Amino acid sequence: MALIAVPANDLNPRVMNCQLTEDQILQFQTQGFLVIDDFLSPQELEHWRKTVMEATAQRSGIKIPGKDIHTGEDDGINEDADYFGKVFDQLINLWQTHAGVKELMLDARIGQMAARLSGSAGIRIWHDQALFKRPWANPTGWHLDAPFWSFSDRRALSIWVALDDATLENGCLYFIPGTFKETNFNDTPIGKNMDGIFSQYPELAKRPSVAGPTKAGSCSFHNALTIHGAGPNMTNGWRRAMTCAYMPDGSTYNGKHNVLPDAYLAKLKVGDLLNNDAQNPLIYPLIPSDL
Ligand SMILES: O=C(O)CCC(=O)C(=O)O
Ligand SMILES: [Fe+2]
Repeated sequence: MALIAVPANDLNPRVMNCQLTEDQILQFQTQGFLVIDDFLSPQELEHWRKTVMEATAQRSGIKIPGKDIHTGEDDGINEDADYFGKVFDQLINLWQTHAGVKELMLDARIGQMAARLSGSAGIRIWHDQALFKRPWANPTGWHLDAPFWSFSDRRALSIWVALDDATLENGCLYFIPGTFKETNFNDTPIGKNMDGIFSQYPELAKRPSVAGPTKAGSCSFHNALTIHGAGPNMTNGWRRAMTCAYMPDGSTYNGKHNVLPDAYLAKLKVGDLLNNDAQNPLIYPLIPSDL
């Protein structure tokens, strides 16, 4: 009987491009970021879009579970709610409030990619984050992620999955290659001025930046100490992304509150292991059965 060739994606519509080449790992480890084309199949992309949109709609503006903060309000992280409300719509830890997003975010294949890129044995979710630039949104100023977080580990990183084509016109990410080797955990707020970060790192102000346009379904990873930002949305369409930040297993509490729920913070002491699976699930090498 003749076999009919069927494209892999039709046989199994949920095939993620999660293989990393040695060259990609080397690029991440020297530049501090990596764009991966066609990360999701078209069917997966449709599923991610539908799931993330449902999860954001359900949240009724609650920005972070366990915290009394709504979108558009000052969250104590960014200094001007009116300006930052127009940088992006930001909803954090959707995995905690939506089973479909939880399934997407706790995917051990993505955990393995994060482990290989960062050189960590185990990977926990720090937080996920839907980041939607509306039509005409403000730019995302150059910044670092790691100084905001409740642990300090130079290997921490994020994935950023484009749900729409992210272009030079609508606010794709930009990176300053190699900077993760020279930056640190000192607080650097995301200001309105694009060049704000360079008052802390004047020696990096002359470094060239690189744009990371990312097609819908493609993704990028960046080290949390890489200087990165995004342009404004100069178009009448949306630039939607689903992201997740990762913490190497074994990280400890550094005293910064960030997204940790108030009830958890009340019990935490500086130096405690951040190994609470209900808050920071281990997604690689294994997923605890009680989640
Ligand atoms: O999507 C953006 O505009 C910024 C994303 C970002 O800073 C991040 O994922 O760390
Ligand atoms: Fe960031």
